[in-house]
Amino acid sequence: MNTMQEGKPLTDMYVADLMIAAEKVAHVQLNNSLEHALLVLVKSGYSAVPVLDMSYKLVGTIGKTVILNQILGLERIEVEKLSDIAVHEVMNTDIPHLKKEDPFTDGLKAVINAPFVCVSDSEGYFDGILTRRALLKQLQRNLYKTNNN
Ligand code: 4BW
Repeated sequence: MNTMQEGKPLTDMYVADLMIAAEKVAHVQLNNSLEHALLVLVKSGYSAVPVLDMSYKLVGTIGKTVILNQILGLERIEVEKLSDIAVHEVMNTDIPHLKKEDPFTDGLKAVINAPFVCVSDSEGYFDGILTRRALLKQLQRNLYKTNNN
């Protein structure tokens, strides 16, 4: 996030001001195996990450819980299944998304129900994510400033 945002009122802020840019976001591709996706999730430490297609368009998200549910057998965890299932078979495609030019208030609404929301352009190309943390940090800054004025 740009530190220049500190002085701005929330009504003058946009998703672009607070989002994490695509190049800093861990992601997987739709043809990756669940084994690869689980490695990315465990190594990055995130519970869920965006899924992109071969041209870097946003197509969904995938998280640890969905993957673990796929390999949960009656008696044991069937780890061998991980390499046979592709990300696109189980990813969540019903996801809200924002545009860079959307106002702060749209971002705030979006992260009430999700820890992060993907940002894409009008053609569907992935621009980054807006996280609950970035939103809350900015809210806290502005509240602090208001209370000290
Ligand atoms: O590796 C981490 N570094 C830092 N600085 N904080 C982390 C890390 N992992 C988790 N956290 C913290 C953050 O406060 O735990 C929160 C919940 O993580 P999550 O959901 O369940 O993995 C984090 O909250 P957040 O920053 O508001 O991020 C919300 C969600 O956005 C994360 C994760 O699913 C996604 N995310 C955040 N940064 C990401 C990312 N996904 C891919 N790449 C990134 N760089």
